[in-house]
Amino acid sequence: MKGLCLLVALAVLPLAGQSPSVEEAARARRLQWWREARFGMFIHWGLYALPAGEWKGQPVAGIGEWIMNRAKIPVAEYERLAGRFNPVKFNADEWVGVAKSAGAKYIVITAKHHDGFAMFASKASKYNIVDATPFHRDPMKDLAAACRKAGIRLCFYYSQTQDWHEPDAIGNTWDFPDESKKNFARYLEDKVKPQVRELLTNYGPIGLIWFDTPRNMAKEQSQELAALVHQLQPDCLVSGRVGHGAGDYDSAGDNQISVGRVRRDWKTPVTLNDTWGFKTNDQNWKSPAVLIRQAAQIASRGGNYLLNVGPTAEGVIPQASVERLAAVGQWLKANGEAIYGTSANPYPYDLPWGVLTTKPGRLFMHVFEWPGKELTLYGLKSKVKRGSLLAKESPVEIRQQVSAGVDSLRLQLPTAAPDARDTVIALDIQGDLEVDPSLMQQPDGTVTLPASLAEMHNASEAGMRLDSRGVIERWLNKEEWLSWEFKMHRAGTFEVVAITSEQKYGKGWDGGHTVVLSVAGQELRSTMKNDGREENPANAYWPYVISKIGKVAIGKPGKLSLALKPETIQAEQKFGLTLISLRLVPAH
Ligand code: FHN
Repeated sequence: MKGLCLLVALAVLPLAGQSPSVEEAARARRLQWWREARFGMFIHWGLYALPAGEWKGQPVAGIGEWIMNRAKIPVAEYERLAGRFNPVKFNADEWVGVAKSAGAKYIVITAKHHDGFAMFASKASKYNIVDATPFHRDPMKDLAAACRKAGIRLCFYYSQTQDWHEPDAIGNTWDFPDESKKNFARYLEDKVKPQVRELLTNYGPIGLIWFDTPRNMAKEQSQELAALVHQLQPDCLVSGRVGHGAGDYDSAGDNQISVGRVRRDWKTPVTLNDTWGFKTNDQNWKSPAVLIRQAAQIASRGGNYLLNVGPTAEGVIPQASVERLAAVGQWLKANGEAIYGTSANPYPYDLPWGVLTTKPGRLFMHVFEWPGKELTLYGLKSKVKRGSLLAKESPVEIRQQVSAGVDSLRLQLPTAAPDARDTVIALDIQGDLEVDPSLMQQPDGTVTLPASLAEMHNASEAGMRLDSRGVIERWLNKEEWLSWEFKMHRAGTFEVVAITSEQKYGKGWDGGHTVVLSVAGQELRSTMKNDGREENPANAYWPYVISKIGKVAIGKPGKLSLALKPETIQAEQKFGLTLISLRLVPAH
């Protein structure tokens, strides 16, 4: 084993030692196909599909693939599932067909999830689908062939830290409670690296390896694993969840759409219902409208969308999943140009009616909230040559002008939304795309000041910060405050509300802080209270809380600055103040 470790280390060293520019160039090359693809299908499939959310006649709460952990099933008992796992209805061409008709450009399948069971032929561990099940076949071979035929990239998910089957790995505290006996490095050498090697050697070119839950990985271990992948297949991407920034791109949390300034390429995995692995009783399906809008939102922030299916133990993708994916696929057939190969919204903020994506010479307006008859976009400086409804290829009348210093583009539209889920309006742009990046009042009179664009004052290292959800958190020190600059075109009286964030699954929110908001020479003093929830379009599990702050009268249009300073901060649950945005809405 020692000899093997040395060989692996030697093989990896030259890559790990590459100069940053060479590494960056290699990464940019690897990322090319993925940026173009924007959309993939995730498949969580393993032994857990057999119990499908129930153990010994009792429902087990939570996501299906975690059943072994949640029900603390001993290894010896869980292993017996393998003897019954016989997916006779598995048909790789059908699965790849589902992905293809969804418009997905790649699939990522769980080669080994946290339960430790390899869904591929493995010499490194007998605990695999060929050796341990009556199926005796390697479904990954079939999938590799089917993907090749269909022009879909095959990618593997591999759980590198959690492996509840192994005494040296992370996660199984019920069979292996003695932490002092664990040798994580040995598990990495004996199982992880040999299996990653198998995955990258036996199935042809692989698009990416999706490592997950980096947990206790040391920096060197994450780097070594990433380097091993790149050494075996230089064009294979490594997911951000390999840990320590060693991946080729970042990952948002599960079912979470990053907002704000996203610095690196990123992806988000999303469930169609509330589980990844199949669960008989989970029928909480997302609607096609939600999925289509998520695809647009994620592309508008420069991300990659990975939509999950959890096939049954027989090898069937549930019909409810197939139908939803087909609806997304149909929409993409007509509107794919506004998703595939696009770049992010050129404005640093979202628009009140939807989102934007762009390509050289084209700007795509994804309209979620149909305004009826007329829509105005401010701040577009480039000349628009033509506007059209993308799916219908029918022209849209446009008028572009600058009045009172504001660039505005006015579009004449049908009264009813052609597609209530997301109607795409394509604009042909002359020359390079140029927008005014300043925060500004929108045509409906509202001003939204996102936390992601606030200037932070007095923020210490351990103090307030902007997380990847675009939320200001850890705001516990009242010396820290925020300010924004924005342009107002129409003065008047405005209701000011703060949009704040609850903890995940509604688990807690601190209120009762007193804040002072100053704008246009006025001060509003207010106590932050829960004035109701609002749906969070970026993450259903993380609801918004609205706090009404009061009314301000702004006498003159122009460039304004607004400051939000706390006077007292309550931290009963240790969350303190949170902020997603401030909204100024014209008062009637
Ligand atoms: O624990 C896993 C979970 O089971 C699932 O695989 C998701 C998919 O992103 N990843 C982990 C949690 O983030």
